[in-house]
Amino acid sequence: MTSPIRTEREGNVLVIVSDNPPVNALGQSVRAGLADAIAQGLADADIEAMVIRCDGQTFFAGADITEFGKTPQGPSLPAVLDQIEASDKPVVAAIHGTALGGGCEVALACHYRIAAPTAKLGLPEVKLGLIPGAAGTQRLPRLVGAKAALPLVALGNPISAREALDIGLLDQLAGGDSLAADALAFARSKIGLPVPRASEGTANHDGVRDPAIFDEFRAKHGRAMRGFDAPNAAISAVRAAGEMPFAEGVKRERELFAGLMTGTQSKAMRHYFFAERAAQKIADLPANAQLLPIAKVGVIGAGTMGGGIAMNFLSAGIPVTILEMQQEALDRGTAVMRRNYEASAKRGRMSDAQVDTAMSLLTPTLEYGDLANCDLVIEAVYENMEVKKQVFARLDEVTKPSAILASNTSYLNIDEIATATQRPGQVLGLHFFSPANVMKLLEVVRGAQTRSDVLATAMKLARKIGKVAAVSGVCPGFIGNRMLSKRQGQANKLIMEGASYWDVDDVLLEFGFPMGPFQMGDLAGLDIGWHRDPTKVTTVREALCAAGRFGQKAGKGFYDYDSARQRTPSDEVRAIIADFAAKAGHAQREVGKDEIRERLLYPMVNEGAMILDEKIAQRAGDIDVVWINGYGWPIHTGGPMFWASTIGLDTVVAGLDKHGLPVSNYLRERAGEGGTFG
Ligand code: T1G
Repeated sequence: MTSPIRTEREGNVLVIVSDNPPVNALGQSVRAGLADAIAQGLADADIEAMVIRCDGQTFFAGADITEFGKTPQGPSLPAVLDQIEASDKPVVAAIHGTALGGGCEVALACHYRIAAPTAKLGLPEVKLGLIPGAAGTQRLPRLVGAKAALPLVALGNPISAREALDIGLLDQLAGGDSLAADALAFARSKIGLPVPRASEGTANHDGVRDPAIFDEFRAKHGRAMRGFDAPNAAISAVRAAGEMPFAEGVKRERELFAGLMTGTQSKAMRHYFFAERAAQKIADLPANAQLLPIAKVGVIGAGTMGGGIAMNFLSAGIPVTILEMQQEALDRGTAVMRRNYEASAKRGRMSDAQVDTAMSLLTPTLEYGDLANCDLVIEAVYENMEVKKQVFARLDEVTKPSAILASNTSYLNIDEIATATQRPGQVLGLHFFSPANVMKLLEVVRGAQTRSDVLATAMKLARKIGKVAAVSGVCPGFIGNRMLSKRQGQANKLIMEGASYWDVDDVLLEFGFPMGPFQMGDLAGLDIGWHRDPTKVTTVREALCAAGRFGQKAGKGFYDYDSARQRTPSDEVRAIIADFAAKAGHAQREVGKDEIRERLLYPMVNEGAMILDEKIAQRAGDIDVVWINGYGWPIHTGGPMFWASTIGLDTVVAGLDKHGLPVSNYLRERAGEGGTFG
């Protein structure tokens, strides 16, 4: 098999090129090829400098994640990097695309680094539950200092080439399309000079001289790192770079790396990495499914959802015509969209010019006729089947024959909605999650008659607007809300049996969710959908609304909130719940947190198993993708289905049986086989 590494002689410079699509992952053959090429350059007396670069879309994007967990095959990446750095002939990294993880570590082992202006560099290993494992945590701080190194290593977000140049990670920016030539010239300019080695750098002493760097970082990012092992290990590794010699620091890094690699968090996060990508693939879709052009989008409804949906397309440069029934609602909706953009600009996430560009692509209207040229129309109107069917019938009349018609419904039957049109093959669900311009998840709901090209177009469009998509079949609540209803049902039962509502919230918080169901209700507003009649009280929520406890916006809901929106359990709410329980004849008892956790989460796993059995979801990983991106399931457990497999499906079944909760045949069979969800 030919090596993915080749060498080209450019006078007295040896150019080492990797061609290992799609991302030049540093698999065994790449590592071996690099080692051989460096040895060739060192042995050749006519070679006085070397350049390492990559063909294709990017410089090395990291170790080959598919090799993780398998028997390592030499040469190891650390060994190859040490060989590069030990060279007395200057070695220059010529970077384009995304130099990530091991790729960034290759660049750090080179003596110099030059990059295309559009390149990005980063150490995203923490997003896989790891830390850099090829001396990146030791070389980077020595090159750029602990303060600049910490966010790169512990948060894992890449930086631009300009930022990399500013902190000293890059030596030069190449011209727009002259990276190869500029790298050659740069290499030649360093011939005869002593080679600088990152491992010998002294910038890391800033962390030793000012340990506050680490305290400040933890104070600022502690919340985001809550429950994650890798970021804390990353901080320890960067700290070691300032406290011990390079060789010892590398040993420390390797200990931390090995511990993470074999831990459940990294296995879970590596599972998620591939699950997110697998979810884009639709098993029975022909690989060559033709994509339909989406040059113009229509959105029906300029409320919270409609406005948020429209922003996704505007931000991606796709013109949107947004329709409302009343001018006042239309004006309010477009004003909210501009305010949201301006808030992003204030946070530095976009420029004022980008705000104006996005808003310039928006066409507000009260006329259905203005949707005539849209290639896709998404309705985000009131969740009522008759209303939606009327809208679809009207869209069927006014839009061009090729237009795709999508519903943002969160649970209604797409097949029934499609009957209101003459084009059921072009009808599907695009279920956005609120706030639609922020939440990553998009449930693409495939109707019985949805055409393959329509589905493929929707999946491609999801990526274009920055969403993580997963395909769902038609059932009430699709994947996410169907499973959520089981958790909510148990939460409501638990508090009727005597469990305190703050324990229910705390169990999910401790598990790693951003908040629990009662906190969520307070945040969203308990009065959403309330009939506004305080004399009509049939549920706990109606009782709270009747008492003016609308949630955070009222300063009180399930909890009392102080000016900083810190929550305190309420005696009034406890009394309301106890009163409801007494009237319903529920005996009260102490309910422990273990029981609460099992009754909240296991029924979700059972519902997920049924969703798989009914082929509503293509694969278990898709369910994990839905829950991590749509509901904040902690990524370091891999999602509900991966987590269930980790703790054992037999454990889940035993728990459901213990609490007298339903167990689907599919789940019981998989557990009986000692299996997992795969
Ligand atoms: N290893 C193996 N396969 C990879 C891969 C990797 N590092 N990165 C991507 N792929 C596959 C991916 O599964 C998909 O496969 C295809 O390439 C295209 O990916 C030693 C230990 C580079 C920004 O974490 O962030 O280095 O689905 O759809 O949108 O210290 O891929 O086509 O079969 O994502 O253009 C650190 C992970 C590894 C980078 C490109 N590196 N990759 O995005 O394409 S650990 C990372 C990405 C490490 C060292 C440590 C992105 C990308 P398929 P894609 P993209």
